[in-house]
Amino acid sequence: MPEDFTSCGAELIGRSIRVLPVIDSTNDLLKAEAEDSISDEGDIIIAEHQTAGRGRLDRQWESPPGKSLLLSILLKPEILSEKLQLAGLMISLGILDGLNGYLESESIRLKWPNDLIVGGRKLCGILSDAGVDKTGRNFVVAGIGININQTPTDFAEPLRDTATSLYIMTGSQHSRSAVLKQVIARVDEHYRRLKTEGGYWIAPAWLERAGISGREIEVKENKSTIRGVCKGLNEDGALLLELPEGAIREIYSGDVN
Ligand code: BT5
Repeated sequence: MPEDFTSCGAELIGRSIRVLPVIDSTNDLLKAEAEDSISDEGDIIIAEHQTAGRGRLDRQWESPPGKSLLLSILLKPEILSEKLQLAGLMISLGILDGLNGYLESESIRLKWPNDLIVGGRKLCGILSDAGVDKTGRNFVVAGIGININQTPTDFAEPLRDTATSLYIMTGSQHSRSAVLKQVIARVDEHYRRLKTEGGYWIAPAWLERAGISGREIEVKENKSTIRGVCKGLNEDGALLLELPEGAIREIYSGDVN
């Protein structure tokens, strides 16, 4: 049944929400509009279905129509371009808080850079696309995919072992607009804090919910795999890895295994 997402907005995030039945990728449309300066900060585009949903590094985001939340939010935080990665971490924290009423908050783990994991499986992925608009202002389009009402067979074979949904975790169907409202309310709070106080609080808050500091981890960066002990995040949100010989490596893009 179609749901009304248009009244899910908060003070700044989602003052304008457009819902499209089908599009290639919500991120691609919002990014093009942001580059042309025809969308405003906080604008949201939601799709019921994406024909070319994207993950990071040209990977695909897959979801059958009408079962999940697929959206992009335009952010214009007044932070330096090298700190834009913090926006993705802030969004992950907001989503985690927004899902509090649905899952035990302690059961959700944040995975660098931007995944939400429940029971060892991916519930939500975030794709941050940065750009500069016509007036020279930095922006980030935060693309969010949250699995809501998928059953195990809604996931294609390779994802069945690695993905999960709210339905799979709780055994009941959920109103996607109700979840969206909660998520937007918390992302809005975090975003307004980022705008007034800067981003100093994001990496520590994120680390507390990720539980990886001091642990030995493996990171795939380009084609190589690096092992080391996680020493937290730097102030830009990059992962700090202590290599076996003692040097600290800053990782800005990659996958933690
Ligand atoms: C992400 O990339 O996790 C970012 C996903 C962002 C999707 C949203 S939907 C709205 C907006 N518009 C877009 O076009 N994209 C954004 P990454 O960390 O690269 O993970 C991608 C990998 O996750 C894939 O290679 C699959 O292994 C897995 N995957 C794909 N679909 C999934 C799903 N529905 N649930 C869980 N895992 C999935």
